[in-house]
This record gives sequence, structure tokens and C-alpha cells, in this order.
Amino acid sequence: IPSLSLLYKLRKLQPPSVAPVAGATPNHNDRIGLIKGDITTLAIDAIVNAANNSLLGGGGVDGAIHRAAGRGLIEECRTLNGCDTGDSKITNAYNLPSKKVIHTVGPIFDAIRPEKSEAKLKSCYKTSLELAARNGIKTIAFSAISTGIYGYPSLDASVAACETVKEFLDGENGSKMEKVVFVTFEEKDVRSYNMTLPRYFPPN
Ligand code: AR6
Repeated sequence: IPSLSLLYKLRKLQPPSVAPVAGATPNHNDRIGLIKGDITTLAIDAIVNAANNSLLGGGGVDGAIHRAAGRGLIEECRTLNGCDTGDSKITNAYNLPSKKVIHTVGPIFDAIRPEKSEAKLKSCYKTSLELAARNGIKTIAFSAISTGIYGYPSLDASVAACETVKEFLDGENGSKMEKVVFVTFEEKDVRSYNMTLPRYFPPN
């Protein structure tokens, strides 16, 4: 079996900055990555937190980020006056290995009006990327926003995420972003991204 680094050479792919998902196409092109793991461990310019309107912490990835970042994060978040659903705010990262944290507030999935939830979820990705670009961030890792406690169906969420990231990378500020990493934690989300990523970011 050829080693992973040899495979990268053969396929002329840049190795991702983080470990690839076993069995997955590691990089769908050289600016996109997919991993399964804990977002709080990533040494990257910015990680994106799935927060709530208060920005004062909670469960899920939000809880993990606040625990790992330490008290400084909650103190800075208290100065921000919360955040609207679909919008994003940026803070320092304190004890985390990333440089910044972008806090975005995903929608609670509304099965009666899924199109409303979809617009808000896309807005989370769009506003996070725009905020990142304005702050000189070149590498960014997204958690799977809204797919946990907020109940957004995993596959639909991965489509909204990929579509919005692709639009941004193809747009006028896209060249500012060197790498976008999707961070999955549960198997259902790994499966979703493995289905969706190649549609939007075919291997180069
Ligand atoms: N690293 C990466 N992903 C994680 C981690 C982690 N350490 N922990 C969980 N996930 P959720 P939401 C994944 O519930 O659905 C909070 O209480 C998880 O598997 O964290 O947007 C907030 O304060 C899922 O795929 O966020 C809000 O009140 C994804 O992160 C509410 O939850 C998002 O799941 C937000 O709900």
C-alpha cells in the first residue's frame, strides 16, 4: 500500500494542514480540507464556533471552545452584546491554538419552513468568511453549524455549507482565503461531507 505522502505526490495534491478522514478523498482541491476531530485542537488562523444569540457559551462545540479557551473568551464575549442568527462576530482565541475565534449563530432547524433555515445557515458561512477576509484570516476551520443541538439535517447542512464556501471562493474576496477546512465530529457528518464535497470541489 503506498504511503499517504506518496499518494499526494502521485495525485499532485498538497497535503492538508490537518489529518484527513480515513478513507475519504483527503483534499477535494488544494484549498479545501475535511477532517474528523476536535476543532479546539487546530492551530489555524480562525475556528468557527456554533454559538447562540447570547454568545455567552453553551453545550456542544460552543462549550468545548469556551472550556479550552479559558476565562478570557467569555469576558470578551460579554462585551459583544450577543449576535443575530445568521450573523458572525470575531474574538481572540486565548488559550486555544488558533489565532481567532469566529462565533456564528446558526438557525434552530424549522422543518415547516426549511428555506428560512437554509437562508440563515448560508448566511452563517457567508458572514464568517467575509469577517475572516476583513481580518486578514487566510486559513479557517468550520464546525458543522446547526447540525447538533439545533437539529439541522446533516446532508442538507453540508450542501448549504459547500455551496456558500464555493460561492465565496469564486467571488471577489475569495482569493484572500488560502484554506477552508470542514471539521466533522460525528460519523453522520463525515458521510454527508464525503457525499457533498466532491460535487462542489472536484479533486484537482
Ligand atoms: N469539535 C468539532 N465539532 C464538534 C465538537 C468539537 N469539539 N463538539 C461538537 N461538535 P452543536 P448547534 C459538532 O450542538 O447545533 C450550543 O449549546 C457536533 O457534532 O455544538 O449549532 C450553543 O450554545 C455538530 O456536528 O451546535 C447553541 O445553544 C456540530 O459540532 C447550540 O448548541 C454543531 O453542534 C447550537 O447548536
